Amino acid sequence: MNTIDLRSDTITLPTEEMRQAIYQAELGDDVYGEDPTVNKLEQLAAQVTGKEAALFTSSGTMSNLIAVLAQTHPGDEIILGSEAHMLWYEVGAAAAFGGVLLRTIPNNNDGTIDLSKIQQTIRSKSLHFPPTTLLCLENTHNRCGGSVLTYEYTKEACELAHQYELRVHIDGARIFNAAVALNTTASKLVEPADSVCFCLSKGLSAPIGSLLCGKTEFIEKARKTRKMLGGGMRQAGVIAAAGIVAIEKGITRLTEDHSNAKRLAQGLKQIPGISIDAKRVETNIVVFKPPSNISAHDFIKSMNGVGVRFSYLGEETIRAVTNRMVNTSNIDEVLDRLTGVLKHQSIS
Ligand code: TLP
Repeated sequence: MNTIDLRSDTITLPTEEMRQAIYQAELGDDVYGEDPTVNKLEQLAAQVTGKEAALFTSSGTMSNLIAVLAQTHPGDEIILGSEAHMLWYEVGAAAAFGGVLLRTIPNNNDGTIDLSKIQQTIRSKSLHFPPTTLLCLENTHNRCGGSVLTYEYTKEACELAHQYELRVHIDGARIFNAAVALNTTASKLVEPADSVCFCLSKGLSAPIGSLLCGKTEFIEKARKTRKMLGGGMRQAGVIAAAGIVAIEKGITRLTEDHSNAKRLAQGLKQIPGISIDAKRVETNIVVFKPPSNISAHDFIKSMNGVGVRFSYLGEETIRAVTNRMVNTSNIDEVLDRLTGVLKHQSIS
């Protein structure tokens, strides 16, 4: 039986074209700034995000950490949503290495944070308070089911933050999914923000890497911070080459992942016992609940038994992420196998 892996879009393997590009990549020592392929990727990343400059990093986690380190000081407070990836899945890096306080505000289901709450949370200048210096947004929002932040929302949030002299960082690991879903460009969506990072290794299918983008001065500082973290890579063109293909060829294809996610959500909606708000599926992430008598862990285990892999989001919540390795008939197969598992469980 074939395994259908919906744990994440990070499982995507490089395309044939990426493998060719990796093989043929022109290389140099990137710590000296001499790897032409990395330089080309960084220029391309700056261009697609509409920022002055970009820095190639090993991962989204490293990009987010560098964004914090290069825009705050130890003892500062940063504001982020209660469901932010930076809070949940980055091992507390910002606090551990940046010495910043992480102040959270509840995320709405659509990934936004209420502007009035942001305003209330920004500290006034006082001898007693830590300075609030950074607001972090996430687009698309992972734990909020791949929801998208619109340009209008981002603009308002950034204007508010800037009014209080905060900078704004967007964790745009899946920003191209947002752009495709909203029928706009990534550069438009991140235009009001000071920094943005995006991942090559998710739906875009490259094997490794993320780009942090912003003003030239910020990227110069970020480059030094990356070096401090041991993230200066030498002939990194071998991985950057795949990243160039990912940006040039991978973005438009994301619509397939989105339509498969919608197909999965519609199918799940028809299955008795499954709870899902199918209307909320905007990109490639589908969040749903198994029947209340089965825990998320047990459900994942049962599905593993029939060759379908999901990931755990919470005690009662499952996440499925459509990706390039999964086609439309695989989605129908997932629905069949899931129906079989639930039937079996109700009989036994
Ligand atoms: N997310 C991974 C896991 O860590 C949960 C996934 O499978 O979705 N920002 C966002 C919004 C992300 O979803 C991720 C990865 C990252 C940052 C970190 O990227 P990497 O894994 O490259 O460090």
